[in-house]
Amino acid sequence: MSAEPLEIHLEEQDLSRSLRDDVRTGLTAQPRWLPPKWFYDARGSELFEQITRLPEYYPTRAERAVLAERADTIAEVTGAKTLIELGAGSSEKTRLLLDAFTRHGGLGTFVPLDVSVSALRQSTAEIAADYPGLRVRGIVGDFTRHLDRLPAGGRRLVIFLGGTIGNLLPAERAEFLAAMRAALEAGDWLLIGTDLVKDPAVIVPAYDDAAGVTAEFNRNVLRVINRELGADFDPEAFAHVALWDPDREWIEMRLRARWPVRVRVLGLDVGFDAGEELRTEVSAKFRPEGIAAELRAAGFAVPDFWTDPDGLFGVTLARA
Ligand code: AVJ
Repeated sequence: MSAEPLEIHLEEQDLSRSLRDDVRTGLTAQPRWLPPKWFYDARGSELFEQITRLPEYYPTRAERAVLAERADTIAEVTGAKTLIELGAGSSEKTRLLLDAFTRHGGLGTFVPLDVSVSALRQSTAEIAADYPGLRVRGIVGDFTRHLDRLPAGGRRLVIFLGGTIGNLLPAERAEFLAAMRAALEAGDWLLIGTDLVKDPAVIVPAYDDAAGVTAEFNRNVLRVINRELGADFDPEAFAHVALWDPDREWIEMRLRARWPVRVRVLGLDVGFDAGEELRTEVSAKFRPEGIAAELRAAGFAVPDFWTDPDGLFGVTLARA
């Protein structure tokens, strides 16, 4: 089947309004910050795809290893009729699940949801072409806001891969999981990928690669703000920083002003001292017992947790 037209739950005006709100809030805060969802315009999505192929960036390969080993079990245990993917991006690893569901039978609909129209347009067309018989309904939306818009009924499996849940702050994460549980019915399933706590000597290079792709990805948020809001950031005035926070067990990406910088945006005059930093992403790393506890607190049962052979990345299957 060809993919259905994308369902737009996030209009252009909507997107630019929330970008404006986020930029105004984050750039007038001290310390300054921006939410990571604004990395992903067409160029940012492409840079992220490049990151997933870097030698230092282990999460994608490790998660793929878990899915390759467990996809048949997941298809069998859940018996899902509808597969919903949050923050789907290219849905590249999701094909392992789609293949398993094809062997198992019974899956009728695939619903990828993402903020990036360009990524969704490409992935829905490719998946519809490669999985004849599967209904593909792409939704342009924000998983922190549009969980009430997911298609109802059938036995649903919602997947949230790549460790993207780690990009939410702890309070946002609890809110997200509670909203997720409220959006599901008893008997629906949730599959979550989480990067695991490990030696920072392994984690830090994954966010500060030798080829500088992550640095470009990080600076891309400034290009997005320049284009969408007419700001005048000089991306080259900011150095990429990746920092492990041992207490909160997360990695932070920051942009550090190399020299004093002044930026005009939204009628604001934002000054950065030399060395001043802007936080652009938090990527939390998890412990198995922590993931299970957070899911249980949100009202899920947690029957299964798997890792890759090296124990780098975890995939949890939870039941509403
Ligand atoms: C979107 C969660 C997969 O936090 O690892 C990659 C994004 N940031 N390199 C992550 C990201 C820097 C990524 N995920």
